[in-house]
Amino acid sequence: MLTELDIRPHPPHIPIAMLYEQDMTEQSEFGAVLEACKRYPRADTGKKDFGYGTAGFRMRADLLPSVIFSVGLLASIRSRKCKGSAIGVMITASHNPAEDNGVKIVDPEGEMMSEEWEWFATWLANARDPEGLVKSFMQCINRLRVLAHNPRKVIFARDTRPSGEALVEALKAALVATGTEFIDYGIATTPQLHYLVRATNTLGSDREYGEVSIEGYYKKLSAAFLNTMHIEYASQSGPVYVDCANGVGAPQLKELLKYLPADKFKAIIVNDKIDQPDRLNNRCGADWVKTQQRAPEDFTGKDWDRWTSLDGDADRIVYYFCEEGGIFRLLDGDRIATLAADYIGELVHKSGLGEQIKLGVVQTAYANGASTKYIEKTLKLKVEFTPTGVKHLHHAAARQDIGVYFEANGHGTVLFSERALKALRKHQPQSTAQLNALTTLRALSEMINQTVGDALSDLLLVEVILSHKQWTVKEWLSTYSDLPNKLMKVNVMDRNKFITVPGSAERRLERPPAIQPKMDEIIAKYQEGRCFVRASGTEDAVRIYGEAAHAMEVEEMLAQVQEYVIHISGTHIEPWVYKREDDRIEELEMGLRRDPPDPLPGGEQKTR
Ligand code: 16G
Ligand code: MG
Repeated sequence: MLTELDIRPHPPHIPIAMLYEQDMTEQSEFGAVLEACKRYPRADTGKKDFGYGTAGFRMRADLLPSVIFSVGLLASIRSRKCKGSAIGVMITASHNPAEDNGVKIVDPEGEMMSEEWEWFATWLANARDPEGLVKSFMQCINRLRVLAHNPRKVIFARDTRPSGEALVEALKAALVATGTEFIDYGIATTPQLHYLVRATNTLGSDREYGEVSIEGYYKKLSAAFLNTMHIEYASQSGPVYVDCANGVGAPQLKELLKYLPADKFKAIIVNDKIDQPDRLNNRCGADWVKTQQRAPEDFTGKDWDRWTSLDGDADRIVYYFCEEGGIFRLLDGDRIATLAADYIGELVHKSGLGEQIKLGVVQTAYANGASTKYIEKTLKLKVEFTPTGVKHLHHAAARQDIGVYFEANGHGTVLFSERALKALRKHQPQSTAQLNALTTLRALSEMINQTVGDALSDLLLVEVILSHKQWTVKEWLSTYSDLPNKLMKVNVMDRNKFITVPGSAERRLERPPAIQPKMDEIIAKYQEGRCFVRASGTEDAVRIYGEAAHAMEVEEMLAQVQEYVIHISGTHIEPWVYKREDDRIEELEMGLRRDPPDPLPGGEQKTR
């Protein structure tokens, strides 16, 4: 019998309700949870706590069973809080190596779990023993003012990692113990699970999102694509090569292709070896390509061939190609954002809705300054900056009529507000040109995943836009030139000392107090110089990003900032950087870096 609870302080300051003695017999929910969780003891992580970060929990898979069990408990509570709406649980570690895994919770509209709940996820995951977990579980129900008897439903899926199957068992155990109805969607991409959550919860309403099945997802995307793709492009432009990182994107894209006739969409899948887990994200995939600034290892493209890479759970995509002489050119998230903003903005204007529907773009501090300038000066659109992490961008984009958001790492989408959708439905076109633009906009609003960045949906989007513009990758790249830039990681003892100015979207530091004035002084010496330092949200490190008009200046500027960061943080440094292939080789020779390195920012991260 539990009578007393150790209440730890917590940020949301939710009044603590009285907890009465609970029935702990096996028949009760708490009793069942107590019994079930004994099968998933917490792994010994020493003093290190588990933390629910921007990308959920992510770590070595063998540490995860107890964490997954606790996530099952929280998902059940969340569903009750949302009056029985389906909550999603995705088991994936995205672009991390095969031995890692992870888990994140998806809210009823298909968006990332509400931020205030992250604290509770962390709290539950860190319970030291079964009794502690049951106490925390009860407290969550009380603190979050959840009606324990409300209906509850969870749907889940996993990527292709071998550890996924056993982790699903831990999740199911928590769902069974809490009497939660569930559906296992097996192997799916992260965005497919987000789709399924929204489709489930909108079924029967006037906002039905689509058929509640993975087939429904393919049908929705392919129907919209076929309504708008220019058929000649597929035959003239040659195929698009898709590096699936040897992950879940491969089987799912193969399925999607069954819905897309080859004369309308020609894709050649590479890196589809999901039966060889060691190859997952290994020297291939979106993160590798973006952080290494080079093609995947088994790249076979001829000059100007159009290539793309997805990450391990297919929520990111980057494009690239080699121009004459084998020079590698990357078309990253910033490029997709500018392409989409340009094209959709133009369509809105052509449809005659320019006065009613405003388009805005959301970026993070990592966006290349040249892309921002292009959006503001050439496209004449508003850019908003948010802190790093998809949920921040997503929420900001959701406030626009049409919001285009992309992180430089290739995660992003285009959100159509209810207001914009209504205008698209109601508008009476005054000419054939208006009608065509309107029809395309309607199709795009169906084809673009509205819940989260989706590599498959973004792939179709880019192909449609290129087909309409009759562009090759060459024209796409020529829209603007990136400023030379560089990204560094500095391993500091205490990254928490580095605090950004609230509202500055991580572009300025408030603490340590002396650092920003010193950085301003350094940056002022360089033409188009920009540099910021921020603590990583996923690793014990700070990141330094810089850009300037000339590559040499970037080097000089960052060297000074780095020196100062080391000086004031008074700690060791393990610098490694990426930018161009010659940097990488030089650093390898100097013994400054390992190869491959840990993942870089602008991307989902490795074990925290
Ligand atoms: C997370 C974010 C990613 C962000 C990265 C930054 C999601 C799904 N993922 O993995 O968008 O770019 O963190 O990592 O939100 P950092 O804080 O270590 O630089
Ligand atoms: Mg991912």
